[in-house]
Amino acid sequence: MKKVNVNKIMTRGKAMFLAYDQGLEHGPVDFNDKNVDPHYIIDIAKRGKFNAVIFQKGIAEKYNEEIKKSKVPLLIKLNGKTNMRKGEPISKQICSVDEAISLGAVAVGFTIYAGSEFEPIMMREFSKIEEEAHKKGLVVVVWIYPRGKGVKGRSEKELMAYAGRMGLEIGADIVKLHYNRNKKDLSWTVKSAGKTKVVIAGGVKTGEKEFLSEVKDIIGAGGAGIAVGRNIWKSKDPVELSKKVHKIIFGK
Ligand code: FBP
Repeated sequence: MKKVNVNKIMTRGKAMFLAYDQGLEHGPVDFNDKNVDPHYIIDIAKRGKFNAVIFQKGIAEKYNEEIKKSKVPLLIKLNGKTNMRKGEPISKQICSVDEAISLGAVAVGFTIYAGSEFEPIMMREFSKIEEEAHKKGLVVVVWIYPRGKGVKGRSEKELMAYAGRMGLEIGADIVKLHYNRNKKDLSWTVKSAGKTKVVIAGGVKTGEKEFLSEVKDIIGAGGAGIAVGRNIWKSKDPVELSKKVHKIIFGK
């Protein structure tokens, strides 16, 4: 199979992605009058020089013209869930690879809850998506979030490195995972992920200083970058903050 060009959504192996699928995952609780509007996010992605913006298919379709006009590369999340259903986590496919391509995506994303009782279902769906997306030249990003019964009793360090390695073994170009805030553990995770690039998820909004120092640590530990949402679009001045993040990741 032809090798996919990750630089469709990376710059010399580094990445800054703006995630905006929280409306589905959490409901509009994270939003205010400004950031509830996808136009606001597209504008931040463009002016903040993000390598890609992450949407579910509905926003990618309804705001397609604006996304195309912004020229920010589009990553469409192919599965998703709400937080209303309780029990072991599962995220099912809601968008096909072809639909993502028709909406202009150059990359697709998929979440796997490693350790969940439903892990095999997500693995199976991912494997089909990965094969098709790669055949069609798309970059494949996997969110690996260890959750559910199977993760009990395992350390954060072990789970983070396992997530990174999983990304490599299942054929993702980029693996997105949560950082346990230990640089040494992250370097081991990056090593474990081999040629699969590691990007870090944001989590709930923290202070700007804390967030920027975390980005520094991520890059220092060999991470390829970040794929964050709330820490950017909930900030007072998302474009200014994005410029600071850009400087840390790309040196300018
Ligand atoms: P944030 O930077 O806002 O945390 O976004 C990262 C992300 O992975 C989103 O893509 C996704 O919507 C969300 O976190 C899922 O959060 P969780 O499953 O932890 O509630």
